[in-house]
Amino acid sequence: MRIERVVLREIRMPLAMRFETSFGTTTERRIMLVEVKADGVTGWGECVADEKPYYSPENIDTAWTITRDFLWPDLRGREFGSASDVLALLHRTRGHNMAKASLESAIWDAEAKQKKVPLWKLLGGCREEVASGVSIGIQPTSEDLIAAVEKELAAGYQRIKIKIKPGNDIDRIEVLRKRWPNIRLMADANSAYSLADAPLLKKLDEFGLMMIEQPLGWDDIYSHVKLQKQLKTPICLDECIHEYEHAVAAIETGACKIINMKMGRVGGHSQMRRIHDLCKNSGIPMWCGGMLETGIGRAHNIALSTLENFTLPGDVAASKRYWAEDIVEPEIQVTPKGTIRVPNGPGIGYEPILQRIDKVTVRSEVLA
Ligand code: OSB
Ligand code: MG
Repeated sequence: MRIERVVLREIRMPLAMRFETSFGTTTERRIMLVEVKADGVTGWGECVADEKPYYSPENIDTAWTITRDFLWPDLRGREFGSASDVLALLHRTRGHNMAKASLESAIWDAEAKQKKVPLWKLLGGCREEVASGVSIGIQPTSEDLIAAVEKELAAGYQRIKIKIKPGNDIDRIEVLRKRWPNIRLMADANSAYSLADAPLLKKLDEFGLMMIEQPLGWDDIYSHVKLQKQLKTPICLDECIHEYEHAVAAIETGACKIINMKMGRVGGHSQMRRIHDLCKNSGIPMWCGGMLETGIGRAHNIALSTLENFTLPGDVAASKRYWAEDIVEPEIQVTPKGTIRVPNGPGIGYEPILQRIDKVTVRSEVLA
């Protein structure tokens, strides 16, 4: 393969819901889309870096300049065998995994389209339907939270994740458990606590949560080892696992019992697969996280969720939870039993709607 040119676009889209986490509130997203032209086909990727560097050190603007000034120059004119070779070509640039992933995943889509196979099959997936859960932002009151959970359960979602932060945690979970003693329930702290909060976090053990996601420092695996020793509730790491070696360290030290996979966080589909295989061989269940993606990023998430070890419902929900109008067709839909049927068209299997993308584009740049 050889990439002829890359188009970067920044789109702006209002979120259909207000989404509050321990690190801030999102009402509108600025998103970098990556379009690659290779050997007569077009591949699409989406950068999950946010406008603010609060989830991880990258943001949309670093992703844009790193892609243009460092990643693209290392790919330009290069002949390579397949998308699985791309990350190695970008090795001189340290970190910037979200930028790398958006380019690399677009090339995976292009390769699948060239071979006329669905991306999920090219990745080695084995499932025609993936289980869908929701991530519910911090709500102003317990009543608001109950109403939000009620709505998502009625829509069929298989598990409920709520965001928590200090002062907005145990009480909220207790309220939900009283109301729904048996639903699959979990909480995501996005690094809002420290080890000094262990006594408080231990109270979570009463509520039979599936897991607590990323309670401690975003880059601090070792403190999670100490915390997991004190908790019955399984810890799931998200932010901490941004390299393959972090997954090795977390598993070998017992920092977590479950891993959340975000392809953007780890630098693309190839790294996603390496970590997937490691977790599978180590008995660590996984699920696919979300980053409030448009249909393009979500389509990649659906494809990767078909791999064997994604045994838990992911944060891969329907388009309409996020957007008044998504930018792909068909829009992503969830069945009444909380699943997404995996598309069988070539590549990501959902078609970007160029007209709609043009309407929300605020800047673009062609790299050739
Ligand atoms: O920690 O999983 C997270 C959204 C933005 C940043 C971080 C996270 C999230 C979510 C939303 O939980 C998941 C979704 O896309 O529905
Ligand atoms: Mg998370």
